[in-house]
This record gives sequence, structure tokens and C-alpha cells, in this order.
Amino acid sequence: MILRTSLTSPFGRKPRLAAAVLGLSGRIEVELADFLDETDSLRRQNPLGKIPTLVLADGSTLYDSRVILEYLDHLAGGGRILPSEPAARFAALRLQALGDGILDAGVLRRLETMFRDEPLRSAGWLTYQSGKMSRALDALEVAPPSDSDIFVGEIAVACALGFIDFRLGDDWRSARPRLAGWYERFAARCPGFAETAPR
Ligand SMILES: N[C@@H](CCC(=O)N[C@@H](CS)C(=O)NCC(=O)O)C(=O)O
Repeated sequence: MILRTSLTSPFGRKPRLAAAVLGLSGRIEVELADFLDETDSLRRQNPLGKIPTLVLADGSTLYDSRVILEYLDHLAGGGRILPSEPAARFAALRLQALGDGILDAGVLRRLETMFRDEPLRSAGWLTYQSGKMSRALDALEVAPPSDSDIFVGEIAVACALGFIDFRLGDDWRSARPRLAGWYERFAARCPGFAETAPR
């Protein structure tokens, strides 16, 4: 399988981490993709032109990161990073949605500053997106992810926190010691964490 991604993409880090957790890294070759390059085959592999996109052995493709994680879980026998039992499954999916939502808002903030020159930037838009991130991070401080499981939710939240550190530099830790502690412990126990760090 070929994973089209960049080494800085937080959404692309999700399947890379998942593969490490599931022992599937050896079956996945990372092929760098540039979503801004209209000649990159990415746009034929995924009409949305987004990373990550997984190219299977038969040439068919899977996207987005949530679908790829579910596929990897299936390849590993199922129920490993996406629990089968309904209560645990929906809790994991909801936590993944929260982590992905932090990323969606963070990516929009980054794009606003990447693509718009200073005078054209909307402070209101940036504040609106930052509000989503703050509320989600506060919710995670009240109820941090698990210290024992590594499910899709823990993976998504870790990728979101890594992205904030790498791209935005917000101080999310000072007011959220429980979440900061969780992240530190997750970084130490999750296979592939250091190897998949954005660079
Ligand atoms: N919901 C998607 C989001 C993927 C996403 O937004 N990826 C970014 C890079 S981190 C991207 O490809 N951006 C290019 C674009 O939106 O054109 C997922 O979970 O895979």
C-alpha cells in the first residue's frame, strides 16, 4: 500500500501512527504528495486533492484519515484501534471527531495566515476558529483521553496537539495540566510517536 501524505501533515500522521500501533508500518510505503501541485497524481487518486490518501494494491484509493484508520484496523483483524463494542466504539469515534475538529480549526487558522497577506486577514475568523480549539482543549482537560488504550480518538488528539506545537505555537499546556500530562505519557508509550513527529 502507498500512503500519499507529507511528513508535516497532522491528518497524514494519523495513519502513520495507527500503522505503527497495529504493526502494519512495513506494509505501507510513504510517497510524498504536494496538494498545491496540480500535476501531482494526488488529484487523480483523490478528487479532493487532500492528504492522506491510501493507494491499495489494486490501485483503488481510500480517503480520508478516518476511513484509512478504519481500514487499517480491519486489516489488523478489527477491534484494535476501533473497538467493536458499541459504547466504546462511539466514544472512540467521538473523541476522534474532537481531535479532528481541533485540527480542522487549526488548519483553517494556518491557511488564513499562509494564503492571505496581513491586511486581508480576518481577525474575527481567526478568533472564531481559536474559540473552537480552546473549548475542545478545555473539554479534554476535564476528561483527558485514556492512559491505557490507543484508539482512533487518542491518535487524533495526539496528532492535533502535535500540530499545535509544530505549526501554531499556542500555549495550550499552562491552563491544562491534566491534558499536558496525558500527552507526555502518550508520547512515551505510543509506538511510532517519535518517528512520525512532524518535520
Ligand atoms: N478530513 C480530512 C482532512 C485532510 C486535510 O485537510 N488534509 C490537509 C493537509 S493536513 C490537506 O490535504 N489540505 C489540502 C487542501 O485542503 O486542499 C482527513 O481526515 O483526512
